[in-house]
Amino acid sequence: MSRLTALTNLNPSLGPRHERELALRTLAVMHWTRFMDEKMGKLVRQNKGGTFHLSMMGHEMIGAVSALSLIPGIDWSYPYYRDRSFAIGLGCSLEDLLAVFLSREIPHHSGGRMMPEHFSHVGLRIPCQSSVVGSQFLQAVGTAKSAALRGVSEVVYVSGGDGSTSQGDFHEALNFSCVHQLPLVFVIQDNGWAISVPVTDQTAGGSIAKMASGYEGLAVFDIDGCDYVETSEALKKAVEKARSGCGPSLVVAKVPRMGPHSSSDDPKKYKSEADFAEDRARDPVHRFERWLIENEFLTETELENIRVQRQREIEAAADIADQLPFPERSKAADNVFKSFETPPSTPQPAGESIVLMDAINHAIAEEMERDPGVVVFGQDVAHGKGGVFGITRNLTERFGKDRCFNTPLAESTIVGLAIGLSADGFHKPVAEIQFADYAWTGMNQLFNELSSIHYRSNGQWNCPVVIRMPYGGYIQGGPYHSQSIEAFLSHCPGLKVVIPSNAADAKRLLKTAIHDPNPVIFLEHKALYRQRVFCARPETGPDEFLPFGQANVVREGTDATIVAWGMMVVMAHDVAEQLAKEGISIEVIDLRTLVPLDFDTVLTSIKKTGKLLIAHEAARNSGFGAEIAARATEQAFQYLDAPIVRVTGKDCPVPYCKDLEDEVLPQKKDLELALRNLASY
Ligand SMILES: Cc1ncc(C[n+]2csc(CCOP(=O)(O)OP(=O)(O)O)c2C)c(N)n1
Repeated sequence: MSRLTALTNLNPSLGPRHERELALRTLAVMHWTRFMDEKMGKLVRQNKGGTFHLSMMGHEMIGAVSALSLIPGIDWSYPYYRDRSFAIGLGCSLEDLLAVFLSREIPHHSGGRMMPEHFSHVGLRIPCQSSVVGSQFLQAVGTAKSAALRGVSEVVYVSGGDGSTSQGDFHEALNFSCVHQLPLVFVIQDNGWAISVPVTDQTAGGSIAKMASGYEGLAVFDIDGCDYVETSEALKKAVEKARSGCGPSLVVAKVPRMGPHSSSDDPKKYKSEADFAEDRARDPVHRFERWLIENEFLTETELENIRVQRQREIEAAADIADQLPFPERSKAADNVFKSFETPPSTPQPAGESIVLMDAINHAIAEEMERDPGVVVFGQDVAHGKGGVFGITRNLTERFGKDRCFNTPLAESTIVGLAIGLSADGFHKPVAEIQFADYAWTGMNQLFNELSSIHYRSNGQWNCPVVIRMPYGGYIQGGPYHSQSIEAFLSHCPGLKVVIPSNAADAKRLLKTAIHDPNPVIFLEHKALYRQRVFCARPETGPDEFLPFGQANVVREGTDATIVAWGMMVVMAHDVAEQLAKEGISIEVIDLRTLVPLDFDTVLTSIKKTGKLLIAHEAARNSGFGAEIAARATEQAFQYLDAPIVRVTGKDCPVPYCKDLEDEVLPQKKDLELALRNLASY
């Protein structure tokens, strides 16, 4: 079979004319990509442009063919940083891509916040990409799950390099997409190197296709990514499989990396002359040009004219990009959060007294009732079990298995899935991490991805995601079921952090969280789930919401202020009631949300009492108490009549044995002693 016949056979419904157009379009995308690289390289050398250049040389064909296999604006894509030919092929403008290289202000990509080649385009459905190798895979899975849940035939494309397949996220993504038979096309652009690490040091056996072939339901294509026919055929099959609801595919495309890893890298330090010669011999642009001539799609003269034309287009685009302004300095910290108005709250007559766990369950159920986009997932959350604490019990029975489902035991999957699901503007993931102690295996998706998507895309994308995490000690959970991680979370710009101490707050705050277009971490104290004293409250109504950033003065007092959250509010209130009997008047403040923080309420109280104690069960060193103390020193120094005091957990993991746990976590007696001393200072 001649090459030409093979190509025409790719799609028998299309005639040779269409095939020629497609081939020439592919060539155009490859040329633009190649000539843009040459232009960028020149600008770096002349010190006229950006400082960082990622060369695509060698990767042009796989990206171009992939893009031209999709439907722009319908399908979704998560292209990695060496996939500029994909971005161009899908429709990103040449001026925009050059403007990003020159870190200029443009609506797409990042407006100067990200290094070049981190693609983001709302209209083309390219969600905002990060620099973290491999974290795109699980987000793509989330978007594919969204397409499956919405019942639409949208395909999701995600690419990565060979090095990215060593990341656990890659395997979690293959696993989840096979379990759920999602419409995904994974493309690995295997250039044999991850910076200087050859595939022999990277992948057991050296074959990514073999490594992945054990995932049931995954179609695997091991191809030469410089061969037009092979590449087109593989992509066509993979996209068709996804679009027809038959599940995911993995295309492993062997390509040369003809340039350095980046402009900061010198491949001569680790590649031999023979390696360079082999790369040059595989050049997909040169090979495709020859193929087009051999198959009479083009003459030599036509090819030469096309090359000159494409080069001119790149020069013109670079001139336009260079005219664009740099982003304004005054906007450097804009778009960390998307603006949000809490829905109007309509109080209803007090309902029956409920505990915290019921409040959370009811808040979720009411919001699922109201909004078909609310979906609940996590480990064990489905059906009658409803999570290890039973918080989501029977939501599956009530709303169906698409609205409340179990995930594999993989926290990165849970957070990545939430990010990808929320990209469609329809879904509102309310995910559960079984214990805050296990958030760490999902922390990359949480800290590096979820928190900053709005900022990185300069406000183009946002993640309306709620992540619920049971946290805290006093239940003899040992070091791995007792952690209080609020200080870590509040240190990460872009996350809101909520910690309710009673059922009425929990219900209203969670409902607000579900409406919020930003990521919200909702920390639920395990020891308070069923506690009646202090925590049980009359049920609030379905239209009652509590705005974030409003601390609650739980108890008024004049002798000292205690600032607390979660379990410490309950203890502080109890101790304050005891001390009141002796005439010591303590004001108790429940922060309710750490981010945003209502420091005004704390300030007002300090002005009244002149004394401040901060209580938290997390370890003292760099705890959130240090933040409150620092702000008090900055803003209320002149009102303080005594040194600021902290009562906290010890700088020690939380041990299992009750006596040891009591020793490490703050107790009521510790609060009482500290308050007595402070009041009498
Ligand atoms: C999680 C993570 N670790 C390390 C890096 C630094 N880094 C950036 S690119 C890269 C190599 C990636 O190689 P590969 O996936 O094969 O893609 P290629 O660059 O070869 O196209 C490394 C180590 C990173 N960005 N992210």
